[in-house]
Amino acid sequence: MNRVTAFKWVPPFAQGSVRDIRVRWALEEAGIPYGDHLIGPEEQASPDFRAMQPFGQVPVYRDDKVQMFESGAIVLYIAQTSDALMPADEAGRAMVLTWLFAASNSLEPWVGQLAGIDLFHAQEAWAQERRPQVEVFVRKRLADLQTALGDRQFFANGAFSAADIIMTHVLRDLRHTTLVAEYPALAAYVARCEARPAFQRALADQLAPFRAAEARQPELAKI
Ligand SMILES: N[C@@H](CCC(=O)N[C@@H](CS)C(=O)NCC(=O)O)C(=O)O
Repeated sequence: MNRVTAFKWVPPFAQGSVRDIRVRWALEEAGIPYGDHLIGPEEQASPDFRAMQPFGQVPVYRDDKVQMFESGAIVLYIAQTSDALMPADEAGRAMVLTWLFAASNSLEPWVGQLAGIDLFHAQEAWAQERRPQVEVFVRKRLADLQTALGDRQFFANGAFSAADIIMTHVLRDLRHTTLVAEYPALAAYVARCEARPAFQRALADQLAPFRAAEARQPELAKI
């Protein structure tokens, strides 16, 4: 059985964006059945888990052929097995790689900085000083991204691909702001991707254990 390692529970700000959702979404789009293995802080720190994921993070992915960490690499691995995530022709595949890495390397570093400031350091003086400059760079990337998307529905080859899974996930990390909404074509793009039944199933499957944990321990829901 294909298996994705995910968290038993995370605080509300992270619910719906923990990175196992990238892998769940890819598996759903590809029609590959899988199960999840839910872990908490003890297993995260354990030597056995560190042997699979050196940084103690999720997701980890395993099937009958491979064991992997790094969500982008896992999504690419799954994409290589499915036309639903990557076309067969070399030029088309190259565009998927290009846009997947653009999401990870050109967007995510700036989006991640902004989210880190807002979610973890908002009250700190250094963060308040740094934030405006980071926002300028995020806006610049979003404006260029919107221009690049033009009137296409998806980034690579005009068809949904693995690149859109990573791009949507990165843009969702701005959902605590109104930034994406200020770029209407990008907002419509995110909404289009989020409306896909495969995303909705992946989201529901990530959230289900959190809801169950909160039902068992109501104090968690108050965090
Ligand atoms: N580059 C890694 C990052 C994984 C990552 O940041 N995972 C987070 C959840 S979204 C995590 O496990 N955080 C807990 C920690 O770092 O201790 C990937 O994409 O798989």
